[in-house]
Amino acid sequence: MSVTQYLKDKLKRGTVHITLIDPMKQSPEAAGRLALTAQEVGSDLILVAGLSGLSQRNLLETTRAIKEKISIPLVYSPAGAEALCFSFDALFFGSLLNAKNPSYVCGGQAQAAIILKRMELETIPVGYIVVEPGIKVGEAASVDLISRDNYWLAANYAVAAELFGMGYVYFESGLNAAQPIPAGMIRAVKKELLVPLIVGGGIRTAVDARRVRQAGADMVVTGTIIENAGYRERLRSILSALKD
Ligand code: 1GP
Repeated sequence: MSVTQYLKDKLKRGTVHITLIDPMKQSPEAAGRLALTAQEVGSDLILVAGLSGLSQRNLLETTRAIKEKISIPLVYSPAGAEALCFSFDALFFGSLLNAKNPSYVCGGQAQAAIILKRMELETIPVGYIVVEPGIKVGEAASVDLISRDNYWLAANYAVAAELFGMGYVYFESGLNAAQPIPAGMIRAVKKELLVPLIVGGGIRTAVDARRVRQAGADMVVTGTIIENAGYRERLRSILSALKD
């Protein structure tokens, strides 16, 4: 089954949870263990996010170590064409819509497009939109950050992604952001959007997760919480807030 179909089926049953793993934060073996824990507590998909500086070798070893451990889909969200790997189940073929650096909008994607098509890797078109504070991704792509109270601009970007034909819209407030995307912004976006809405960044507790879900997120991404001690229990409580 394609990852697209898997997600469609999951979305019919409720909110989807994605566990984001940054290969630069731990050894490949540790990444494999984290992915297995995420699967055991009920996460639906593992997303490997390659930030700039990721080496080809680290990506390959991390992918292999995770693949050995899990049966849920493993998806890659590359930051550019510098590290690629074809053993993922699919790739988020994303465009960072409010980046001022064009290589994040379509430059990096264009470098890899023909090879991706020839390898017949499933690509899932995602429109990324970064909201304040944006943190690392905001800086790397010199993003024209959407301010946290500009719901109108956020909704316009989201609908622009939909009109471009992107299958998913991903609102990101930044890896390890102090707070998630505001609930009011999620509601404003959701009101206008037909395609599934992914929300990530700064979601650390069950309360955060429930708020984001109730505001209208279809898919919720958490990353940093798995880097700290006690992550299994924290992840479990987030999952119960999303799946109850
Ligand atoms: C996914 O970047 C996020 O969109 C992950 O953010 O590390 O803050 O969970 P956290």
